[in-house]
Amino acid sequence: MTEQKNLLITTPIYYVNGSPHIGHAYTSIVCDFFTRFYRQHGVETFFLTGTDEHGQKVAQSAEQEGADPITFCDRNSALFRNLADRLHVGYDDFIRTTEPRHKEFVVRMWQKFEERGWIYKGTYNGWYSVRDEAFYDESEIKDGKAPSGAPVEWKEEESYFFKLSAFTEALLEWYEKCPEFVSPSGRLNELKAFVKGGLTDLSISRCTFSWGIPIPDTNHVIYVWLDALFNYQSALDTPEKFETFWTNSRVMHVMGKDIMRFHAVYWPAFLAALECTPETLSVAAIEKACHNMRIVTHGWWLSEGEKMSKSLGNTIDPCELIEKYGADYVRYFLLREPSFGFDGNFTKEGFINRITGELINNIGNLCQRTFTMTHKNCGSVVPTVKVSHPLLEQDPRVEMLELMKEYKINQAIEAVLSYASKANEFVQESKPWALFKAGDQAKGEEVMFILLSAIFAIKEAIAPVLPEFHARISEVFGNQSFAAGVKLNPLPKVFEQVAA
Ligand code: ME8
Repeated sequence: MTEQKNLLITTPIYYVNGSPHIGHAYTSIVCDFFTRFYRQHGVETFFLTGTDEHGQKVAQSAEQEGADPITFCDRNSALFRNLADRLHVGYDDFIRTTEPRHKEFVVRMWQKFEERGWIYKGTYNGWYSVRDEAFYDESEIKDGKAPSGAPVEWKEEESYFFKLSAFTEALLEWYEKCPEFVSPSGRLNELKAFVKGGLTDLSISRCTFSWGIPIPDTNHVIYVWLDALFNYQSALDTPEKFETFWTNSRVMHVMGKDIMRFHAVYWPAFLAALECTPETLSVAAIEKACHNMRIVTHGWWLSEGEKMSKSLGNTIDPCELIEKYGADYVRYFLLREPSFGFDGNFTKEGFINRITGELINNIGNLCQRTFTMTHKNCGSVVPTVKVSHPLLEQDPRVEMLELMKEYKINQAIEAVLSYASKANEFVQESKPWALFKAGDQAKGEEVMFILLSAIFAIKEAIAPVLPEFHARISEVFGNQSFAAGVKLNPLPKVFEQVAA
Protein backbone atom coordinates (compact mmCIF):
# COMPACT_ATOMS: atom_id res chain seq x y z
CA MET A 1 0.00 0.00 0.00
CA THR A 2 1.52 3.33 -0.95
CA GLU A 3 1.71 5.98 1.71
CA GLN A 4 -1.27 8.01 0.62
CA LYS A 5 -2.62 10.56 3.06
CA ASN A 6 -6.28 9.75 2.54
CA LEU A 7 -8.16 6.81 3.88
CA LEU A 8 -11.64 5.40 3.34
CA ILE A 9 -12.86 3.22 6.21
CA THR A 10 -16.03 1.19 5.76
CA THR A 11 -18.27 -1.05 7.82
CA PRO A 12 -20.34 -3.64 6.00
CA ILE A 13 -23.76 -2.24 5.24
CA TYR A 14 -26.05 -4.10 7.58
CA TYR A 15 -29.15 -6.01 6.56
CA VAL A 16 -32.29 -4.38 7.84
CA ASN A 17 -34.23 -7.61 8.29
CA GLY A 18 -33.90 -7.36 12.07
CA SER A 19 -32.72 -4.98 14.74
CA PRO A 20 -29.00 -4.45 15.34
CA HIS A 21 -27.14 -6.60 17.85
CA ILE A 22 -23.79 -6.46 19.57
CA GLY A 23 -21.91 -7.80 16.51
CA HIS A 24 -23.09 -4.88 14.38
CA ALA A 25 -22.25 -2.46 17.18
CA TYR A 26 -18.78 -3.99 17.36
CA THR A 27 -17.83 -3.50 13.71
CA SER A 28 -19.07 0.08 13.82
CA ILE A 29 -17.12 0.81 17.01
CA VAL A 30 -13.96 -0.70 15.52
CA CYS A 31 -14.29 1.50 12.43
CA ASP A 32 -14.94 4.56 14.56
CA PHE A 33 -11.86 3.71 16.61
CA PHE A 34 -9.74 3.41 13.44
CA THR A 35 -11.13 6.68 12.11
CA ARG A 36 -10.41 8.64 15.27
CA PHE A 37 -7.00 7.01 15.63
CA TYR A 38 -5.80 7.74 12.09
CA ARG A 39 -7.19 11.27 12.22
CA GLN A 40 -5.09 11.89 15.32
CA HIS A 41 -2.12 10.94 13.18
CA GLY A 42 -3.02 13.41 10.45
CA VAL A 43 -4.64 11.03 7.97
CA GLU A 44 -7.61 12.52 6.14
CA THR A 45 -10.24 9.88 6.71
CA PHE A 46 -13.74 9.29 5.39
CA PHE A 47 -15.85 6.87 7.41
CA LEU A 48 -18.73 5.19 5.64
CA THR A 49 -21.48 2.99 7.02
CA GLY A 50 -25.07 2.25 6.10
CA THR A 51 -27.73 -0.36 5.47
CA ASP A 52 -28.28 -3.11 2.91
CA GLU A 53 -31.95 -3.07 2.10
CA HIS A 54 -32.67 -5.19 -0.95
CA GLY A 55 -32.92 -8.93 -1.51
CA GLN A 56 -35.05 -11.87 -0.63
CA LYS A 57 -34.27 -11.91 3.08
CA VAL A 58 -35.41 -8.33 3.63
CA ALA A 59 -38.43 -8.83 1.35
CA GLN A 60 -39.50 -11.91 3.31
CA SER A 61 -39.06 -10.21 6.68
CA ALA A 62 -41.18 -7.27 5.52
CA GLU A 63 -43.82 -9.64 4.23
CA GLN A 64 -43.93 -11.55 7.51
CA GLU A 65 -44.82 -8.30 9.22
CA GLY A 66 -47.32 -7.48 6.52
CA ALA A 67 -45.31 -4.31 5.88
CA ASP A 68 -44.53 -2.60 2.63
CA PRO A 69 -40.75 -3.19 2.06
CA ILE A 70 -39.70 0.44 1.96
CA THR A 71 -41.66 1.33 5.10
CA PHE A 72 -40.05 -1.66 6.79
CA CYS A 73 -36.59 -0.57 5.60
CA ASP A 74 -37.11 3.03 6.69
CA ARG A 75 -37.96 1.90 10.19
CA ASN A 76 -35.15 -0.63 10.60
CA SER A 77 -32.47 1.44 8.90
CA ALA A 78 -33.21 4.15 11.46
CA LEU A 79 -32.48 1.64 14.26
CA PHE A 80 -28.96 1.11 12.90
CA ARG A 81 -28.38 4.80 12.46
CA ASN A 82 -29.65 5.50 15.93
CA LEU A 83 -27.39 2.84 17.43
CA ALA A 84 -24.36 4.37 15.70
CA ASP A 85 -25.30 7.80 17.01
CA ARG A 86 -25.75 6.57 20.56
CA LEU A 87 -22.34 4.90 20.45
CA HIS A 88 -20.72 8.11 19.17
CA VAL A 89 -19.85 6.33 15.96
CA GLY A 90 -19.00 9.39 13.90
CA TYR A 91 -19.62 8.29 10.32
CA ASP A 92 -19.26 10.80 7.50
CA ASP A 93 -22.02 9.23 5.46
CA PHE A 94 -24.72 6.67 6.07
CA ILE A 95 -25.72 5.09 2.79
CA ARG A 96 -28.92 3.18 2.15
CA THR A 97 -29.06 0.97 -0.92
CA THR A 98 -32.62 2.11 -1.60
CA GLU A 99 -31.41 5.66 -2.28
CA PRO A 100 -31.52 6.89 -5.90
CA ARG A 101 -27.80 7.81 -5.88
CA HIS A 102 -26.95 4.19 -5.15
CA LYS A 103 -29.45 2.56 -7.49
CA GLU A 104 -28.37 4.73 -10.43
CA PHE A 105 -24.73 3.98 -9.77
CA VAL A 106 -25.25 0.22 -9.66
CA VAL A 107 -27.18 0.23 -12.95
CA ARG A 108 -24.29 2.12 -14.54
CA MET A 109 -21.84 -0.52 -13.28
CA TRP A 110 -24.07 -3.27 -14.65
CA GLN A 111 -24.00 -1.57 -18.04
CA LYS A 112 -20.21 -1.36 -17.92
CA PHE A 113 -19.99 -5.09 -17.24
CA GLU A 114 -22.24 -5.72 -20.23
CA GLU A 115 -20.20 -3.46 -22.49
CA ARG A 116 -17.01 -5.26 -21.52
CA GLY A 117 -18.49 -8.70 -22.12
CA TRP A 118 -18.71 -9.98 -18.54
CA ILE A 119 -22.39 -10.88 -18.47
CA TYR A 120 -24.40 -13.62 -20.17
CA LYS A 121 -27.85 -15.11 -19.64
CA GLY A 122 -28.40 -18.70 -18.48
CA THR A 123 -30.22 -20.77 -15.88
CA TYR A 124 -29.09 -21.14 -12.26
CA ASN A 125 -29.40 -24.66 -10.89
CA GLY A 126 -28.01 -24.95 -7.43
CA TRP A 127 -28.12 -24.25 -3.71
CA TYR A 128 -29.04 -20.88 -2.26
CA SER A 129 -29.22 -19.65 1.29
CA VAL A 130 -31.64 -16.80 1.85
CA ARG A 131 -30.16 -16.12 5.30
CA ASP A 132 -26.67 -15.64 3.83
CA GLU A 133 -28.00 -14.39 0.46
CA ALA A 134 -25.36 -16.66 -1.02
CA PHE A 135 -24.99 -19.40 -3.63
CA TYR A 136 -23.13 -22.51 -2.55
CA ASP A 137 -21.44 -25.24 -4.48
CA GLU A 138 -22.63 -28.83 -3.96
CA SER A 139 -19.27 -29.66 -2.35
CA GLU A 140 -19.82 -27.01 0.33
CA ILE A 141 -23.14 -28.37 1.58
CA LYS A 142 -22.81 -30.47 4.74
CA ASP A 143 -25.81 -32.18 6.36
CA GLY A 144 -28.09 -30.14 4.15
CA LYS A 145 -26.67 -26.83 5.44
CA ALA A 146 -24.38 -24.06 4.20
CA PRO A 147 -20.88 -23.75 5.77
CA SER A 148 -22.33 -20.98 7.96
CA GLY A 149 -24.96 -23.41 9.28
CA ALA A 150 -27.72 -21.58 7.40
CA PRO A 151 -30.46 -23.58 5.69
CA VAL A 152 -30.23 -23.85 1.90
CA GLU A 153 -32.78 -24.42 -0.81
CA TRP A 154 -32.49 -25.72 -4.35
CA LYS A 155 -33.05 -23.06 -7.00
CA GLU A 156 -33.68 -23.33 -10.69
CA GLU A 157 -34.28 -20.02 -12.31
CA GLU A 158 -33.31 -17.91 -15.28
CA SER A 159 -30.41 -15.70 -14.35
CA TYR A 160 -27.72 -13.41 -15.68
CA PHE A 161 -24.22 -14.62 -14.89
CA PHE A 162 -20.94 -12.83 -14.27
CA LYS A 163 -17.87 -14.62 -15.69
CA LEU A 164 -16.25 -15.13 -12.32
CA SER A 165 -14.60 -18.39 -13.37
CA ALA A 166 -12.18 -16.36 -15.50
CA PHE A 167 -10.71 -14.93 -12.27
CA THR A 168 -9.43 -18.10 -10.60
CA GLU A 169 -5.78 -17.77 -11.69
CA ALA A 170 -5.59 -13.98 -11.54
CA LEU A 171 -6.96 -13.89 -8.00
CA LEU A 172 -4.56 -16.59 -6.80
CA GLU A 173 -1.70 -14.61 -8.32
CA TRP A 174 -2.97 -11.50 -6.57
CA TYR A 175 -3.05 -13.19 -3.15
CA GLU A 176 0.57 -14.35 -3.73
CA LYS A 177 1.62 -10.91 -4.78
CA CYS A 178 -0.11 -9.08 -1.96
CA PRO A 179 -0.52 -11.38 1.05
CA GLU A 180 -1.37 -8.40 3.25
CA PHE A 181 -4.54 -7.87 1.18
CA VAL A 182 -6.45 -9.87 3.82
CA SER A 183 -5.91 -9.83 7.57
CA PRO A 184 -5.40 -11.66 9.84
CA SER A 185 -3.01 -13.65 7.65
CA GLY A 186 -4.41 -17.06 8.62
CA ARG A 187 -7.64 -16.26 6.81
CA LEU A 188 -5.81 -15.89 3.51
CA ASN A 189 -5.18 -19.64 3.47
CA GLU A 190 -8.88 -20.29 3.85
CA LEU A 191 -9.51 -17.98 0.94
CA LYS A 192 -6.85 -19.51 -1.26
CA ALA A 193 -8.26 -22.99 -0.64
CA PHE A 194 -11.68 -21.79 -1.75
CA VAL A 195 -10.39 -20.15 -4.94
CA LYS A 196 -8.06 -23.06 -5.75
CA GLY A 197 -11.12 -25.27 -5.86
CA GLY A 198 -11.97 -23.32 -9.04
CA LEU A 199 -14.45 -20.43 -9.21
CA THR A 200 -17.73 -20.91 -11.02
CA ASP A 201 -19.61 -18.15 -12.80
CA LEU A 202 -21.73 -16.14 -10.43
CA SER A 203 -25.47 -15.72 -10.74
CA ILE A 204 -26.01 -11.96 -10.47
CA SER A 205 -29.70 -11.52 -11.01
CA ARG A 206 -32.94 -12.91 -9.61
CA CYS A 207 -36.33 -13.01 -11.29
CA THR A 208 -38.56 -14.74 -8.74
CA PHE A 209 -39.09 -11.66 -6.56
CA SER A 210 -38.92 -7.96 -7.26
CA TRP A 211 -37.36 -6.28 -4.17
CA GLY A 212 -34.10 -5.15 -5.73
CA ILE A 213 -32.62 -2.81 -8.32
CA PRO A 214 -34.37 -3.56 -11.62
CA ILE A 215 -32.16 -4.42 -14.59
CA PRO A 216 -33.37 -2.19 -17.43
CA ASP A 217 -35.49 -3.92 -20.09
CA THR A 218 -35.74 -7.21 -18.15
CA ASN A 219 -37.91 -8.72 -15.42
CA HIS A 220 -34.81 -9.33 -13.26
CA VAL A 221 -33.41 -7.53 -10.23
CA ILE A 222 -29.69 -7.31 -9.43
CA TYR A 223 -28.30 -9.91 -6.99
CA VAL A 224 -28.11 -8.28 -3.56
CA TRP A 225 -24.34 -8.71 -3.10
CA LEU A 226 -23.51 -7.03 -6.41
CA ASP A 227 -25.88 -4.26 -5.40
CA ALA A 228 -24.46 -4.02 -1.86
CA LEU A 229 -20.72 -4.06 -2.58
CA PHE A 230 -20.96 -1.04 -4.83
CA ASN A 231 -22.16 1.07 -1.89
CA TYR A 232 -18.48 1.64 -1.17
CA GLN A 233 -18.25 3.66 -4.36
CA SER A 234 -21.77 4.98 -4.83
CA ALA A 235 -21.56 6.86 -1.53
CA LEU A 236 -18.64 8.88 -2.89
CA ASP A 237 -21.17 10.78 -4.89
CA THR A 238 -19.26 13.79 -6.18
CA PRO A 239 -16.20 13.67 -8.47
CA GLU A 240 -14.14 15.31 -5.71
CA LYS A 241 -15.11 12.74 -3.10
CA PHE A 242 -14.48 9.88 -5.49
CA GLU A 243 -11.11 11.25 -6.46
CA THR A 244 -10.05 11.95 -2.86
CA PHE A 245 -11.35 8.85 -1.11
CA TRP A 246 -11.22 6.22 -3.82
CA THR A 247 -8.83 6.99 -6.66
CA ASN A 248 -6.19 8.59 -4.46
CA SER A 249 -6.97 6.85 -1.23
CA ARG A 250 -6.24 3.80 0.78
CA VAL A 251 -9.35 1.74 1.47
CA MET A 252 -9.93 -0.32 4.61
CA HIS A 253 -12.97 -2.55 4.39
CA VAL A 254 -13.65 -3.80 7.92
CA MET A 255 -16.00 -6.75 8.52
CA GLY A 256 -16.67 -10.00 10.34
CA LYS A 257 -14.99 -13.13 9.04
CA ASP A 258 -18.38 -14.37 7.76
CA ILE A 259 -18.34 -12.13 4.72
CA MET A 260 -14.69 -12.24 3.75
CA ARG A 261 -15.42 -14.25 0.61
CA PHE A 262 -17.65 -11.57 -0.84
CA HIS A 263 -15.06 -8.88 -0.22
CA ALA A 264 -11.89 -10.76 -1.10
CA VAL A 265 -13.18 -12.71 -4.13
CA TYR A 266 -16.24 -11.08 -5.69
CA TRP A 267 -15.38 -7.46 -4.95
CA PRO A 268 -11.86 -7.48 -6.50
CA ALA A 269 -13.31 -9.36 -9.47
CA PHE A 270 -16.07 -6.79 -9.97
CA LEU A 271 -13.63 -3.91 -9.71
CA ALA A 272 -11.13 -5.51 -12.07
CA ALA A 273 -13.90 -6.28 -14.57
CA LEU A 274 -14.48 -2.55 -14.90
CA GLU A 275 -10.86 -2.22 -16.08
CA CYS A 276 -10.68 -4.99 -18.70
CA THR A 277 -12.49 -7.60 -20.79
CA PRO A 278 -12.39 -11.39 -20.28
CA GLU A 279 -9.77 -11.51 -23.06
CA THR A 280 -7.47 -8.92 -21.51
CA LEU A 281 -7.91 -10.01 -17.88
CA SER A 282 -4.68 -10.52 -15.92
CA VAL A 283 -3.50 -9.95 -12.37
CA ALA A 284 -2.60 -6.41 -13.47
CA ALA A 285 -6.28 -5.46 -13.62
CA ILE A 286 -6.81 -6.67 -10.04
CA GLU A 287 -3.67 -4.94 -8.89
CA LYS A 288 -4.75 -1.70 -10.51
CA ALA A 289 -8.15 -1.88 -8.83
CA CYS A 290 -7.06 -3.15 -5.39
CA HIS A 291 -3.47 -2.16 -4.67
CA ASN A 292 -4.55 0.31 -2.01
CA MET A 293 -7.28 -1.85 -0.51
CA ARG A 294 -7.22 -3.98 2.62
CA ILE A 295 -9.81 -6.51 3.71
CA VAL A 296 -9.66 -6.32 7.49
CA THR A 297 -11.62 -9.13 9.11
CA HIS A 298 -12.49 -9.55 12.75
CA GLY A 299 -13.71 -12.47 14.79
CA TRP A 300 -17.07 -13.47 16.08
CA TRP A 301 -18.69 -12.45 19.36
CA LEU A 302 -20.03 -15.21 21.55
CA SER A 303 -22.34 -14.65 24.48
CA GLU A 304 -21.28 -16.34 27.73
CA GLY A 305 -19.28 -18.81 25.60
CA GLU A 306 -22.10 -19.68 23.19
CA LYS A 307 -23.01 -18.67 19.70
CA MET A 308 -25.61 -15.91 19.88
CA SER A 309 -28.97 -16.83 18.49
CA LYS A 310 -32.54 -15.77 18.88
CA SER A 311 -33.59 -19.33 19.67
CA LEU A 312 -31.09 -19.63 22.55
CA GLY A 313 -32.32 -16.28 23.81
CA ASN A 314 -28.74 -15.14 24.49
CA THR A 315 -28.40 -12.28 22.03
CA ILE A 316 -27.08 -9.08 23.53
CA ASP A 317 -28.97 -5.92 22.80
CA PRO A 318 -26.45 -3.08 22.48
CA CYS A 319 -29.13 -0.48 23.24
CA GLU A 320 -29.85 -2.07 26.61
CA LEU A 321 -26.13 -2.07 27.41
CA ILE A 322 -25.76 1.60 26.49
CA GLU A 323 -28.81 2.42 28.57
CA LYS A 324 -27.37 0.63 31.57
CA TYR A 325 -23.65 1.40 31.31
CA GLY A 326 -23.19 4.26 28.85
CA ALA A 327 -21.49 4.26 25.45
CA ASP A 328 -17.90 4.57 26.69
CA TYR A 329 -18.02 1.38 28.76
CA VAL A 330 -19.56 -0.60 25.90
CA ARG A 331 -16.95 0.69 23.48
CA TYR A 332 -14.18 -0.02 25.95
CA PHE A 333 -15.11 -3.61 26.63
CA LEU A 334 -15.70 -4.50 22.99
CA LEU A 335 -12.40 -3.00 21.84
CA ARG A 336 -10.39 -4.25 24.79
CA GLU A 337 -11.60 -7.82 25.21
CA PRO A 338 -10.73 -9.83 22.06
CA SER A 339 -7.43 -9.98 20.24
CA PHE A 340 -8.50 -8.08 17.17
CA GLY A 341 -9.21 -10.50 14.33
CA PHE A 342 -10.19 -13.36 16.64
CA ASP A 343 -13.36 -14.36 18.45
CA GLY A 344 -14.45 -12.60 21.63
CA ASN A 345 -16.61 -13.79 24.48
CA PHE A 346 -19.09 -11.41 26.07
CA THR A 347 -19.65 -12.22 29.72
CA LYS A 348 -21.22 -10.00 32.32
CA GLU A 349 -18.44 -10.81 34.77
CA GLY A 350 -15.70 -10.03 32.23
CA PHE A 351 -17.40 -6.74 31.44
CA ILE A 352 -17.64 -5.64 35.06
CA ASN A 353 -14.11 -6.78 35.89
CA ARG A 354 -12.50 -4.90 33.04
CA ILE A 355 -14.42 -1.69 33.66
CA THR A 356 -13.76 -1.78 37.38
CA GLY A 357 -10.14 -2.96 37.28
CA GLU A 358 -8.88 -1.04 34.28
CA LEU A 359 -10.96 2.09 33.97
CA ILE A 360 -12.28 2.92 37.42
CA ASN A 361 -9.38 1.65 39.56
CA ASN A 362 -6.52 2.54 37.26
CA ILE A 363 -7.24 5.55 35.01
CA GLY A 364 -10.17 6.84 37.08
CA ASN A 365 -8.28 6.69 40.34
CA LEU A 366 -5.30 8.49 38.85
CA CYS A 367 -7.47 11.33 37.58
CA GLN A 368 -9.56 11.59 40.71
CA ARG A 369 -6.68 11.93 43.14
CA THR A 370 -4.50 14.09 40.93
CA PHE A 371 -7.23 16.63 40.23
CA THR A 372 -8.36 16.67 43.84
CA MET A 373 -4.81 17.38 45.03
CA THR A 374 -4.31 20.07 42.38
CA HIS A 375 -7.48 21.83 43.43
CA LYS A 376 -6.56 21.57 47.06
CA ASN A 377 -2.86 22.41 46.92
CA CYS A 378 -2.07 24.21 43.67
CA GLY A 379 -4.90 26.73 43.34
CA SER A 380 -6.50 24.64 40.58
CA VAL A 381 -3.72 25.57 38.18
CA VAL A 382 -1.15 23.46 36.32
CA PRO A 383 1.97 24.43 38.32
CA THR A 384 4.82 26.31 36.70
CA VAL A 385 7.89 24.16 37.34
CA LYS A 386 11.05 22.96 35.64
CA VAL A 387 11.23 19.22 35.94
CA SER A 388 12.17 16.11 33.99
CA HIS A 389 10.77 12.61 34.43
CA PRO A 390 10.39 9.45 32.29
CA LEU A 391 6.58 9.92 32.30
CA LEU A 392 7.10 13.25 30.57
CA GLU A 393 9.34 11.67 27.93
CA GLN A 394 6.96 8.84 27.11
CA ASP A 395 3.79 9.19 25.03
CA PRO A 396 1.65 6.03 24.86
CA ARG A 397 0.57 7.03 21.37
CA VAL A 398 4.01 6.21 19.99
CA GLU A 399 3.71 2.60 21.11
CA MET A 400 0.09 2.47 19.96
CA LEU A 401 1.08 3.56 16.48
CA GLU A 402 3.55 0.71 16.23
CA LEU A 403 0.98 -1.84 17.44
CA MET A 404 -1.68 -0.50 15.12
CA LYS A 405 0.47 -1.35 12.10
CA GLU A 406 -0.87 -4.85 12.76
CA TYR A 407 -4.27 -3.68 14.01
CA LYS A 408 -3.47 -4.81 17.56
CA ILE A 409 -6.23 -2.76 19.10
CA ASN A 410 -6.37 -4.52 22.44
CA GLN A 411 -2.62 -4.26 22.92
CA ALA A 412 -2.71 -0.60 21.95
CA ILE A 413 -5.20 -0.08 24.79
CA GLU A 414 -2.93 -2.09 27.06
CA ALA A 415 -0.12 0.36 26.27
CA VAL A 416 -2.24 3.20 27.68
CA LEU A 417 -3.14 1.15 30.76
CA SER A 418 0.47 0.33 31.42
CA TYR A 419 1.38 4.02 31.19
CA ALA A 420 -1.45 4.84 33.64
CA SER A 421 -0.20 2.14 36.00
CA LYS A 422 3.25 3.71 35.94
CA ALA A 423 1.71 7.06 36.81
CA ASN A 424 -0.17 5.47 39.71
CA GLU A 425 3.06 3.86 40.93
CA PHE A 426 4.70 7.26 40.77
CA VAL A 427 1.95 8.66 43.01
CA GLN A 428 2.58 5.91 45.54
CA GLU A 429 6.34 6.44 45.46
CA SER A 430 6.36 10.24 45.59
CA LYS A 431 3.47 10.65 48.06
CA PRO A 432 2.54 14.21 47.05
CA TRP A 433 -0.03 14.53 49.86
CA ALA A 434 2.80 14.04 52.36
CA LEU A 435 4.98 16.59 50.54
CA PHE A 436 2.24 19.21 50.74
CA LYS A 437 1.53 18.35 54.33
CA ALA A 438 5.20 18.73 55.19
CA GLY A 439 5.23 22.13 53.48
CA ASP A 440 7.40 21.07 50.51
CA GLN A 441 5.27 23.01 48.04
CA ALA A 442 7.93 23.09 45.29
CA LYS A 443 8.46 19.33 45.26
CA GLY A 444 4.70 18.73 45.53
CA GLU A 445 4.09 20.94 42.52
CA GLU A 446 6.69 19.08 40.49
CA VAL A 447 4.88 15.83 41.17
CA MET A 448 1.51 17.35 40.28
CA PHE A 449 2.88 18.74 37.03
CA ILE A 450 4.15 15.29 36.02
CA LEU A 451 0.83 13.66 36.93
CA LEU A 452 -1.31 16.24 35.15
CA SER A 453 0.83 15.89 32.07
CA ALA A 454 0.43 12.09 32.26
CA ILE A 455 -3.36 12.43 32.52
CA PHE A 456 -3.35 14.71 29.53
CA ALA A 457 -1.36 12.16 27.52
CA ILE A 458 -3.76 9.39 28.62
CA LYS A 459 -6.90 11.26 27.64
CA GLU A 460 -5.44 11.93 24.19
CA ALA A 461 -4.25 8.36 23.69
CA ILE A 462 -7.54 6.83 24.83
CA ALA A 463 -9.74 9.31 22.95
CA PRO A 464 -10.46 6.95 20.03
CA VAL A 465 -11.81 4.42 22.56
CA LEU A 466 -13.53 6.69 25.09
CA PRO A 467 -14.80 9.87 23.45
CA GLU A 468 -16.98 10.83 26.44
CA PHE A 469 -14.10 10.49 28.90
CA HIS A 470 -11.92 12.51 26.55
CA ALA A 471 -14.49 15.30 26.45
CA ARG A 472 -14.89 15.30 30.26
CA ILE A 473 -11.18 15.51 30.98
CA SER A 474 -10.61 18.06 28.21
CA GLU A 475 -13.24 20.19 29.91
CA VAL A 476 -11.26 20.03 33.17
CA PHE A 477 -8.28 21.44 31.26
CA GLY A 478 -10.55 24.16 29.85
CA ASN A 479 -10.26 22.52 26.41
CA GLN A 480 -6.75 23.90 26.14
CA SER A 481 -3.40 22.35 25.30
CA PHE A 482 -1.31 21.21 28.21
CA ALA A 483 0.79 24.02 29.64
CA ALA A 484 1.89 25.48 32.94
CA GLY A 485 -0.59 28.06 34.21
CA VAL A 486 -3.68 26.45 32.67
CA LYS A 487 -6.58 26.87 35.07
CA LEU A 488 -8.44 23.65 35.84
CA ASN A 489 -12.21 23.50 35.95
CA PRO A 490 -14.00 21.64 38.72
CA LEU A 491 -13.79 17.90 38.41
CA PRO A 492 -16.86 15.99 37.30
CA LYS A 493 -17.15 12.31 38.24
CA VAL A 494 -14.46 10.59 36.17
CA PHE A 495 -16.19 7.21 35.89
CA GLU A 496 -19.48 5.87 37.24
CA GLN A 497 -19.37 2.64 39.24
CA VAL A 498 -20.79 -0.40 37.44
CA ALA A 499 -23.59 -2.32 39.03
CA ALA A 500 -23.93 -6.04 38.33
O1 ME8 B 1 -23.58 -9.47 5.83
N1 ME8 B 1 -19.80 -11.06 15.96
O2 ME8 B 1 -24.98 -7.84 6.68
P1 ME8 B 1 -25.23 -8.37 8.17
C1 ME8 B 1 -19.09 -10.13 15.30
N2 ME8 B 1 -25.45 -6.94 4.29
N3 ME8 B 1 -19.58 -9.41 14.27
C2 ME8 B 1 -20.83 -9.65 13.89
C3 ME8 B 1 -21.63 -10.61 14.53
C4 ME8 B 1 -21.07 -11.33 15.63
N4 ME8 B 1 -21.73 -12.25 16.34
N5 ME8 B 1 -22.82 -10.62 13.91
C5 ME8 B 1 -22.78 -9.68 12.93
C6 ME8 B 1 -24.28 -8.49 5.69
N6 ME8 B 1 -21.58 -9.08 12.91
C7 ME8 B 1 -24.32 -7.76 4.37
C8 ME8 B 1 -23.04 -6.99 4.19
S1 ME8 B 1 -21.44 -5.37 2.78
C9 ME8 B 1 -21.29 -4.89 1.19
C10 ME8 B 1 -22.92 -6.28 2.86
C11 ME8 B 1 -21.16 -7.98 12.03
O3 ME8 B 1 -26.30 -7.49 8.72
C12 ME8 B 1 -19.93 -8.35 11.23
O4 ME8 B 1 -19.30 -7.19 10.77
O5 ME8 B 1 -25.45 -9.82 8.18
C13 ME8 B 1 -20.55 -9.07 10.06
O6 ME8 B 1 -19.65 -9.17 8.96
C14 ME8 B 1 -21.72 -8.17 9.77
O7 ME8 B 1 -22.18 -7.76 11.08
C15 ME8 B 1 -22.82 -8.87 9.00
O8 ME8 B 1 -23.90 -7.99 8.91
